[in-house]
Amino acid sequence: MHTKGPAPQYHDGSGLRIGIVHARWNDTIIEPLLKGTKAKLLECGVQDSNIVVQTVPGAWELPIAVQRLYSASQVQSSSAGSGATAGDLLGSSTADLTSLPAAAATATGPFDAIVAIGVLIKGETMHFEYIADSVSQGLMRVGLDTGVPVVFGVLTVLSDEQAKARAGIIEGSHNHGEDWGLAAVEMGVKRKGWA
Ligand code: DLZ
Repeated sequence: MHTKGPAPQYHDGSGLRIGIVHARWNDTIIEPLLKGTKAKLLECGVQDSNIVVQTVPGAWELPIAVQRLYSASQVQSSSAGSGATAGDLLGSSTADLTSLPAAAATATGPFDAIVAIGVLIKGETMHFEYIADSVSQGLMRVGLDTGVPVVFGVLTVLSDEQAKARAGIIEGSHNHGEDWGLAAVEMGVKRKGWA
């Protein structure tokens, strides 16, 4: 029985392109969350080739990476056939297609949803508070500014134990990445309907 979180809904994701940007801090927790997210995307019918994964150093970098990933995929798709080549995720934001991100260079269209994954574990200083607050506000802003659903896959926890319990690592615990995958498909499908 699913006791926490939304009752799962399965939508047809076969026509969707989904981006995932994850931080590399706390990678032992990130890894199962990423796996859980991808597993649900695939289960909903999203093609593996339509799932683009990029990484950033820490959660702080998630908002700008999500914003650039989405914008670059839009620019590229509106310039289809222009012969764009790969570059860095956070490469130039100009119309110079040779420096567009690798993800966008292979784009067949803009992303329908982007999942931002990070794990913030409270330490002894105020870092946690500043980063958690800014990242959540930043990700919300990117979603509202661009109109692309940004799934909030950021754990803000007080201990390693709490993080493990939300990544499905502890026996019997639920992997929140699965919820994020389902949310991305549901929101991607709904967004198409709202467009
Ligand atoms: C600096 C920092 C700290 C203290 N903790 C975390 C964390 O728990 N999770 C995370 O994703 N990133 C952390 N970072 C790194 C910042 O997010 C960021 O990458 C750096 O401050 C560089 O801008």
